[in-house]
Amino acid sequence: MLVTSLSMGLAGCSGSHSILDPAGPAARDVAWLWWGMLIGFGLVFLAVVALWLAAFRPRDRAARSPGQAYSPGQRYSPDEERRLGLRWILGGGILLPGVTILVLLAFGVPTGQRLLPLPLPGGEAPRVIEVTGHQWWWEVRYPDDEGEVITANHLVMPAGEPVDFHVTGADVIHAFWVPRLGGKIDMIPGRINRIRLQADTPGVFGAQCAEYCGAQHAHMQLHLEAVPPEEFEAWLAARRVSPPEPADAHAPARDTFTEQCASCHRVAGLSLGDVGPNLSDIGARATLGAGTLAMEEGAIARWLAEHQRLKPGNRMPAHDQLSPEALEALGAWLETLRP
Ligand code: HEC
Ligand SMILES: [Cu+2]
Repeated sequence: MLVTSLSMGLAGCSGSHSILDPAGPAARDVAWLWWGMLIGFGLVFLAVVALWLAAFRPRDRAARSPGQAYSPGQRYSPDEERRLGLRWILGGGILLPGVTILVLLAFGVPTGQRLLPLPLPGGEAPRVIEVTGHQWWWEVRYPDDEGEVITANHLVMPAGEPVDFHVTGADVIHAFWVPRLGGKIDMIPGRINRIRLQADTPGVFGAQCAEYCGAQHAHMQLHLEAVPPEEFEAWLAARRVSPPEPADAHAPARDTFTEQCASCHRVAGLSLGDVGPNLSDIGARATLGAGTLAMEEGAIARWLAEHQRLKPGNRMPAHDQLSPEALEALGAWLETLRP
């Protein structure tokens, strides 16, 4: 039993969502703070237990009779007892918490500082990635002089350099949290919050909405990938050009899309809808429905047919008016949309 619960607890210490497995400077500070607090408060706990046990130690109270406040056999006089009590209140009630909070601040303030997008020593401004939380998906924008790139639910960032994330909410409050890279930050409609994160080495990191935002909050995951800077530039460049005209076989599916889906979804060069995720590179994403389904052959058609069962209440209407064949065809065409 103990072994099972211990191993279950420890299993949380690694993996794509663990703050105890930091992969960047801000996250490392957070992890140190966590361990420091665990050790510090562990010691406080032990001290309290020791005092508690000491309080039960049998004393010589024989000489004291009921109703009598003080008897000659007692160890301290009432005056001494009052002074002792005062000492406990000053020491345990003011001094100890004061020192504890000061120590916490000494660690916590620099950690908070590291998450702030302060000017870099060289005066160079880090790259900015804008992330908007929607019920229940992530919009990701790369503002750029050469043309803005927009994707969804799949964030690619350069590894080994700081990146400033400018986050906001489109409908309700969400929170952007990449546990292995740093602390969380609220995404508040009408406001832009900023956080600086850095991934030391390339890798895939889990991110999750960290502020309850409605029924499908749990199905609001972000696939975050850090890649070498050259690879990142190539990834961006590939997305600045529209996908090519589809082969004739996919033309009917594209027409269905223009009729049924274009008002909500953008496909570069074809439609401008912005109610739902941009689908211009949907074929190259890792998941569908913000982590609801893994991307594989046939997954998009499955999403189109069953999304209200897979992610009940999500903001995309069911398309029961379309035949299963039409949905299959749409899925097959969308899978070809990859840079
Ligand atoms: C009323 C607006 C609306 C219409 C119309 C609509 N969608 Fe969506 N779609 C959405 C929203 C919102 C989401 C995000 C759902 C979620 O994950 O919570 C979505 C998600 C998707 C996804 C998954 C995207 C991803 O990154 O995970 C695909 C694929 C998709 N829609 C395709 C279509 C197709 C094809 C049609 C037309 C048959 C269509 N949609 C019609 C709003 C719409
Ligand atoms: Cu949420």
